[in-house]
Amino acid sequence: MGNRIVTKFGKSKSLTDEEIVEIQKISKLSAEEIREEHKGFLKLQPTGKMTKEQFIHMYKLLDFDYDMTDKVACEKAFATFDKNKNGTIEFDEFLLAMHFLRPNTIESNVDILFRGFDFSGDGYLDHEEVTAIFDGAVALNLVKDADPDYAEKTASEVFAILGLSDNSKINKEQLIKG
Ligand SMILES: [Ca+2]
Ligand SMILES: [Ca+2]
Repeated sequence: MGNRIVTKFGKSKSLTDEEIVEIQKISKLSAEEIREEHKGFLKLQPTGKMTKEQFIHMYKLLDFDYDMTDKVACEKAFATFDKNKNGTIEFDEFLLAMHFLRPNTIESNVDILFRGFDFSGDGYLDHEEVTAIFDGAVALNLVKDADPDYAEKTASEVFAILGLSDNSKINKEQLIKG
């Protein structure tokens, strides 16, 4: 399962080659860049874990277009990136959060979405996983004034645009075209 990989991060001070390969899949960084980012992360977080308060503080520092006075939105943003739900942000979750917000090409964004949100790890995005992507966008205030059912509705729209029913799955090529 997707969580198998995530949970082992943060247990040791240095990255194994295997961990670097996994991070390359979600980040498109070179091994050298990953080691550098990891060094920086450990400087900030010697324990290899970032608490919720630190995560929210970091968002403030980076000054994303994000309403930090909205406590509910903060909680949601944190929950979105705490993929293994252990209450802290580990290095791989941190990188995903950073890359989700950095401007990038469509193709690499799609790649990151796939690596980050294919929770079942089957190489396809199902309706639930696509909903989670839009939940993340709402949580990060990338979508203004979203309805409570925005994520689910938008996910259904994406499936409809691609000519798929809600209970089918999207592969990467379809998403890039869409
Ligand atoms: Ca975590
Ligand atoms: Ca999947």
